[in-house]
Amino acid sequence: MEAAPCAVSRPPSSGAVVHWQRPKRSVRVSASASSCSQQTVTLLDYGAGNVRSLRNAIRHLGFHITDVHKPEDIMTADRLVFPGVGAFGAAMQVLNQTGLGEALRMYIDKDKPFLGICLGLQLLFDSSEENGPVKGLGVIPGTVGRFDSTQGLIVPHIGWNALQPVKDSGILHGIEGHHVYFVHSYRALPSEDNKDWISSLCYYGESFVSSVSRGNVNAVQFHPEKSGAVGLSILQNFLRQSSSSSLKTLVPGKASKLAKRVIACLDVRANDKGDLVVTKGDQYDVRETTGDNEVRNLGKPVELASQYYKGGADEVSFLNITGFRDFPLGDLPMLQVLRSASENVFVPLTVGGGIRDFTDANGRYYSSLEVASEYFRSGADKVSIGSDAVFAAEEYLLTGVKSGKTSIEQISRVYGNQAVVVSIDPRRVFIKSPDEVKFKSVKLNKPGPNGEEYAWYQCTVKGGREGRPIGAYELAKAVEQLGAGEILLNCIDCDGQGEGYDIELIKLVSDAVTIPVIASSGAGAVEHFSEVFQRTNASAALAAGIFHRNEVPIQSVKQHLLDRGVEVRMLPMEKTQSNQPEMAPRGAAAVV
Ligand code: 1PR
Repeated sequence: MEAAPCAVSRPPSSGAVVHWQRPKRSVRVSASASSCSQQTVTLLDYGAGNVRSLRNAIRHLGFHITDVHKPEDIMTADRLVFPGVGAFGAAMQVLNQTGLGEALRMYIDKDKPFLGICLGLQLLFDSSEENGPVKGLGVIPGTVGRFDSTQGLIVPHIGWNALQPVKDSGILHGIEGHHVYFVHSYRALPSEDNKDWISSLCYYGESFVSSVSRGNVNAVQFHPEKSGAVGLSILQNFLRQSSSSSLKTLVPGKASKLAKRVIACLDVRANDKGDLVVTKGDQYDVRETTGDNEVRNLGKPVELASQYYKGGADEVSFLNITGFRDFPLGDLPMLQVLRSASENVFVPLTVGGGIRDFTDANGRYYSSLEVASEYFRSGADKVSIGSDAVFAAEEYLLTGVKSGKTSIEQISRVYGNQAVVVSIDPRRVFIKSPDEVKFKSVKLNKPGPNGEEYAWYQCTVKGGREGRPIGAYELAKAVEQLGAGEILLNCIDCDGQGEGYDIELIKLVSDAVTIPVIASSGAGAVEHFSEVFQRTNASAALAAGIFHRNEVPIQSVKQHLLDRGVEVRMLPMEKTQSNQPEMAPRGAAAVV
């Protein structure tokens, strides 16, 4: 359940039907390829959704990519990267049917340079319990199992966690004390039988295998291509392994556990001139209150995304806020924004807006899965579903039946739960007593306008334009059951107010689910970030206006959190030749 191959299509109720397609994006290696084979990397992409980010990272480091089309391409590779994505069983089916699995085993047996990423690590083990047991490649002893969420552990494990190196492995050179980005629900455990392989462990409820290394064979559970400068440095260490002198050396960090994330959000829409702009609402009203009531324009999406990445954002979210009325696949500029942003932003990108089944003017039907797939192909790591999730949850609560056809189910089945975020847009409704409504309410710290002591949070659709008969608590629990991997919890009342997050709402929802909750709406000062992490179970805090208006840099938010004892990912520094630390932007891997 990592993020799945778009070429793997599975009918809702039956087993997997797998079609291996040649990757569409094959990079032509020039006539001088053999002379620059040192600069060429072979990529085993069996049609996976978000391999674009890895391609971008490899190119960013100055390497060419040649794709595997047949098993022999593996055998002739000088350096092979295997970004396994998707469900374990579906991936093994592709590998077995195409002969790629056998070629992989032989390649690894010959101790040729190999880097497996995420599922590319898990597939090396004997088997996995994911929809199984399913046999793996059998290179490393052990079984891959799911994190145990029965005692409240939040699963998927999403975010920036610390590695504990257990042996010197070339590719992890110098990353001590830094966070790297994980997103997975299954993990391999260390044992007597596989201890020779393990190069680092990571702690999340238990110690699991975060990387393995033997000879030239390496694999990592995290995503180096999404781990900012640290991840690029790891990739570069692998790509340039032959010359140890070029290994990057970072100043050791202080990472010790899963960090709380700080996310920059870009609400995007076309303005009245038709240009795609970053806008920002005031309780979801994005029009200026003076002059021509124009859509507020706070900048260009790609530029701002890149700026926030360099400034230390742990993730960047794009919300196409008029997606509910425009067909997103018709919205080519938005897809172009994603493609361009993913060329330079090496942290996770989430995109939302308009993800639903759709029939266009010519009667052509598009499933929400097709819409999401296009977003993934364009560089998104996660998609965020708003209005459609509300309708899906209402239907599920009414019938008690999972139809298998909702956007949440369709997309999570193919791309994994961790790739599906549900964005909730609730509005506070004050009540005198909890008995007034059938929805879960909270007791307020500050009474409502008429002295009401309680409130429930009514979900809305279409960017807050329509209230629905379902509460945020009920919605969150329903979408978790339908397969959402994360919740983005907005609050219309707090949006753009700069007076702090709605702690009561965030506590209500983050205590109710065991998937990560991203707190959103209302950040206006660094203290609001520490408050939300100290008083609720939120895994991440998202903000927009405070960053767009340059009120507080992301690094100041993080420094404040660190000072308050909240672990966060800090930007790494690279050691100079004189061994003095310096800030990153020198050379590709140093650019954060
Ligand atoms: O319903 O699937 O098409 O998705 C539409 C998406 O667009 C939803 O995620 C919905 O939240 C978002 N959206 C729709 N209308 C608006 C609007 O502002 N008029 N933006 C909108 C929601 C909320 C946050 C905002 C935080 C932080 N924006 O994303 O960034 O409130 O702001 P702050 O830090 O400045 O307070 P669908």
